[in-house]
Amino acid sequence: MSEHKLSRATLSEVSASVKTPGYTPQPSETGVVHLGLGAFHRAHQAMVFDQLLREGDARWGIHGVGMTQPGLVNKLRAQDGLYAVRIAGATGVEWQVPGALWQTSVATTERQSVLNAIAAQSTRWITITVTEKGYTPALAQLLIDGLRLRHATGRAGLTIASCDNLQGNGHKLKALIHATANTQDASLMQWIDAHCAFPCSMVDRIVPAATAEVAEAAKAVLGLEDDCALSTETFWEWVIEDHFVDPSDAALLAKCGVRVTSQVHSYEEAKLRMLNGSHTAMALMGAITGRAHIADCIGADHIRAFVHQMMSLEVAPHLSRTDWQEYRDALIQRFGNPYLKHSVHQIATDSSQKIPQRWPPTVLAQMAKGQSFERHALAAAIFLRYTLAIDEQGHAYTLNDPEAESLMAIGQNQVADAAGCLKALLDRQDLWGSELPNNTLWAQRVAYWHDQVLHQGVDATVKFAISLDP
Ligand code: CS2
Repeated sequence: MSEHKLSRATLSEVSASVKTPGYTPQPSETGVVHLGLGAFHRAHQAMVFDQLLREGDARWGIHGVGMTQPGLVNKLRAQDGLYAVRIAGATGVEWQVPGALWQTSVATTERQSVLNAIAAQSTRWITITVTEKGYTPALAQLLIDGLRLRHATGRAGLTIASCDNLQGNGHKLKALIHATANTQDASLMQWIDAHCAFPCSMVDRIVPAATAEVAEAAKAVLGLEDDCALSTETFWEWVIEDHFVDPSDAALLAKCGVRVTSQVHSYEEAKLRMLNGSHTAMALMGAITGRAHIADCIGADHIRAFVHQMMSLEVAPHLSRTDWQEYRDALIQRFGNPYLKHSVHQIATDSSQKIPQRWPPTVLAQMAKGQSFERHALAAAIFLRYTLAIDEQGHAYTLNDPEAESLMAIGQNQVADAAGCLKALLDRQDLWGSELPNNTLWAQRVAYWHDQVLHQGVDATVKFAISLDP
């Protein structure tokens, strides 16, 4: 069957309507080590690097590292790193096979090959998408060990770009590396500080986890089996701080549509609070009401109105990005993209790690101005309801979260002891930061909405919330 699978050998059979790479991979000359080979990287940065490779700049081939699971890496290896991406937007649908993935490794079982890749002469960049919960000493140790090998061989420093949904992600990564290094690493740390760059960056493209539907559609279009096909939207954005080991990378990336700027902060905060903040609110609502996808949520008038209000009335007043109205309207349209079967449970995954970046900064900023934070208080109440792990139709669902156990322990008594559960949830600084847990007004408003949610249900409560004055 393998001759019917997408691979370098069968690439020439792919229908001419699909854009395929016109360049030859050079697996021993990869220029980028990417940590976290999920769907997002493959449909975002790998496509930017593909564009550079198409233009004849051979320095952007990727050594992709799966952090734990060998499954996807094995599938990609069987296809020589090739996979199709369906790109759907208002202007239609197109398919592309990016060819930038030249090498793969699994960090847990092939650690040495990751270290060798970091140390390799041809490597110029490390990019990272390991999700919010991936910023652990283990990640830092992998980087430290790779950079130690690189330093020992006298090679140049690297641009190391964290691309996860964290505010100031480059600073966080660098701080984590410093916190993990031990005293014997002092001279290595000096070298890292002097020769490596940690630009902050904001990345944006909605890339749902692969589904059987996309694999079927890919097979129909390619005429070949593709076990790694992905679906995404036309829109993509990559904003990165102008802070590179090789300053000439700025112009190259800018030519591909990457925004290189000294002002990443304003893009990060807008994206985290507008897009990701409303994503989390919708995902939790969808999980409780039995709506499977984000498009189903935004397609419901009251949820769309809620998201519109959440963004306009509570988030936007604190953004330094001034084009927020266009940004908001574009987001609402993107959420409705019918091709993106973006599962609410996928977005609700790791909510405990996501909420801190997405909601509390807005709540605190609204409080400081004496303004309403009702929509965020309702979202927090919906999060507590979500920890019951059973939807309004009585179907159980799984909390996929490093804090699942502690959250469900809090949530399970919420009908009998709402006040106790609210206190236990809202006291948690890991979720809400250091200020909100002591705020009685916040506690009162979340309690008010939680009572509504338990007794009226999510839909009725959201409908009521959108009828309130700002
Ligand atoms: C989502 C993001 O899963 C989630 O938490 O909010 O993955 C979102 O789709 C991306 O950040 C969009 O760029």
